Amino acid sequence: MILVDSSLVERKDFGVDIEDRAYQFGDGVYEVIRVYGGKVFAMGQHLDRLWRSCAELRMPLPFGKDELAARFGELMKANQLSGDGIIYLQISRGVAPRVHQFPEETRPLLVAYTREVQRPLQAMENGGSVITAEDIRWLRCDIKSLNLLGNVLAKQAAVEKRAIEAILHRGDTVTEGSSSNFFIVKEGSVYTHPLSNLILGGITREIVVKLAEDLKLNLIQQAFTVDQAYGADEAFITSTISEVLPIISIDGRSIGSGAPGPVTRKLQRAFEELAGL
Ligand code: PSZ
Repeated sequence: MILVDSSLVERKDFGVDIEDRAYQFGDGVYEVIRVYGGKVFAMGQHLDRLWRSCAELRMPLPFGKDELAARFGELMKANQLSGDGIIYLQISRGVAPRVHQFPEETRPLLVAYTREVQRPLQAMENGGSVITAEDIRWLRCDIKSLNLLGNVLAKQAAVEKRAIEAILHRGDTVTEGSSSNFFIVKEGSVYTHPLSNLILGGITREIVVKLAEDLKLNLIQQAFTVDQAYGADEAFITSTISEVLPIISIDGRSIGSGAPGPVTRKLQRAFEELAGL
């Protein structure tokens, strides 16, 4: 089953309208929320970010956070999602005759589905390789919008080079991954790009920043260059699916010892503990 506004419907019975603005303009927002053992993880933070994305795109929502959370519960139950998985949801500005400006009479359309997704345990254990790519996205990367072409092209470039992620940079400055936030460790300090219009404020990033504080690590939210990333002692990415995933090479150059480092491991373990994994 999928959730369409307030109804659970069979997936095959939902027809996307050609004039849905998500379909024609990517005019909408989305979230990917983690489910561990049938329980939603960090729901409140995802809903807060969803509401913020909608506000930035001036898309008022006709329901509340508690209402939506309750419907996710029903959706998971209908789909018997009792293990590890995700809830994907997107909200389109709605269906209306095609004009670029906001149509006068339209209402947002929410669609959500669930899927089983295992934790990427092998990559989390061994680490992965990344490439770098110029960040060609728009200047409001803080909005979790459905427009992902810059991210799609960067990830494809990574996959073609057998890398797990593309780390994006604007000029020399590293911003984030194509679908993750990026961190480096140098001389014991942890660095990541500060929150701004140039990155998505990742929920996992937010959790890791807090964990680093709890662990008394020196975490500095400050931009760094591609060369500084090459010269890091450790590196890792964070995302809803990847959690804390060690990066052991960038553009074919080994990072540190070429194996996941101790600070990365500490944060990985702290994340697992927090999530009850
Ligand atoms: O399925 C996957 O691999 C997922 S699920 C969510 C993501 C990847 N990434 C979200 C994301 C992103 O798209 C960009 C551009 N930056 C950072 C992130 C990480 O955000 P959180 O931690 O909220 O998932």
